[in-house]
Amino acid sequence: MLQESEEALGTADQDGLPRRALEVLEANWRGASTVPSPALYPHQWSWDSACIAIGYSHLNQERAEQELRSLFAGQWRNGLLPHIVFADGQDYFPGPEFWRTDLSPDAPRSPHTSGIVQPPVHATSVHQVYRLGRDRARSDAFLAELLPKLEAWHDYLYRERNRGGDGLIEIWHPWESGMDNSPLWDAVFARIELSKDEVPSYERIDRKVVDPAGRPTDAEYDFYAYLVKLYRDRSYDGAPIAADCPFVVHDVLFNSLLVQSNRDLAAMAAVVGADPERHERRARETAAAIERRLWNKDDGAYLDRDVRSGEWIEVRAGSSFAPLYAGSPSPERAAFLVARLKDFSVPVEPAGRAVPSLGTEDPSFEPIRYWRGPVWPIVNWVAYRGLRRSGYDDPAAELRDGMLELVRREGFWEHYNPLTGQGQGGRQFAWTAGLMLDLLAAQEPAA
Ligand code: 2M8
Repeated sequence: MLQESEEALGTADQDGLPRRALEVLEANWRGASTVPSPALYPHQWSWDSACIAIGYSHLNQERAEQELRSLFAGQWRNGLLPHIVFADGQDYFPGPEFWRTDLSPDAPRSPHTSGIVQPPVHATSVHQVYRLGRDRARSDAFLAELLPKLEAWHDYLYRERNRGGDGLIEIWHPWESGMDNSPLWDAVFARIELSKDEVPSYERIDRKVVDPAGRPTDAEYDFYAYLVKLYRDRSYDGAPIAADCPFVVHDVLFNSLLVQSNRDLAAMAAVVGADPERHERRARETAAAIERRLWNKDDGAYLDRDVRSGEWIEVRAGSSFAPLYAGSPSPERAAFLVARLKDFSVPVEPAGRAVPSLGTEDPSFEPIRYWRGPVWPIVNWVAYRGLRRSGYDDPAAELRDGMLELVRREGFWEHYNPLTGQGQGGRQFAWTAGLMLDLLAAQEPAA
């Protein structure tokens, strides 16, 4: 199958990259789903799995479908798609005993899950898996099974997280952004007065597994744990959380991914003869709200907003280019953004560029510490697709070449140092492998 895969990707000359990516995915496969990285993240993560399925969509229909099915097995009765589906008996903080999602009548009794969400890239993933499936009968059955679950997931977001009613969806925890300790959240945390007795006791495991210099600080974990306790104390009931949660953010990346997922959902609804209009309308509304409420014309950038304070979050993150992926900017705005992206990105020798998670000139920039500077594959994949959809194929190719070069040289790491290119964080990282398979598939065949 491997040789066949390399041919399918047209990349047999890529230093065996497809094979190496598949080896990582195989090593992290746990029978029904894939762990992001064996020691650091021994459960199933929501947006990681969506990206892993995107990678598998080119090569292994069965695995791609199974990955997504397993994730949706953790979906709640109210549609919430949890950010972690737990495996039994694995060391990770916070595990099921900390989340206590059994306090919610909506959470499944089995499998155990967390009680928050992650960026909604799932409909895009399911759609790609459906489109590329070779066994069409199987693909049809998969679509029929997943479509109502995806609709319930989006309905949850538009029902529970749409405070203003204009389609801009809010997140309630930094983990919901997927960018845990990004400087995006510093100002939000600075506003929250946290006394020691509000922080539940907990023990971190991550620092025993990877270099602590690349992890969030204890002060950040205090906030993470405090917020989980706040949900737990409200039995994961949306209304009191919406009323009391001090962390409420309109995030650019989350909403941009949602726009495209709505479009994918509309396309899938049309395939089965259902009405796509609800999803098309949501795509339009959320795209319009991004342009109206997250474009800061003074900064010439898309910025997150702190919903509680009403203030802009004045941090230019690598994720701030995501509206290109959503296709929401006007051609003029897109051209402006593309020029900015060029300056923001870093060179990867011998040829290519990469988007760091934070601008290297930013006073908060740290090349090693997690979401405060390193190059993340997901951020680059979003920027790559955004450039492609906006017609900027050359800068897109530069990003693709840069990412593939980092992986070729260093292997499949969680993230990469934007100054040296060194692989960092968790090793043998599954969504890095998945997204690279997708970028490889997007390579033009050799002339
Ligand atoms: C990181 O987040 C988890 C919490 O969800 C953690 O630090 O323990 C983030 O990079 C997140 O985006 C990712 O999905 C997860 C698993 O790779 O790790």
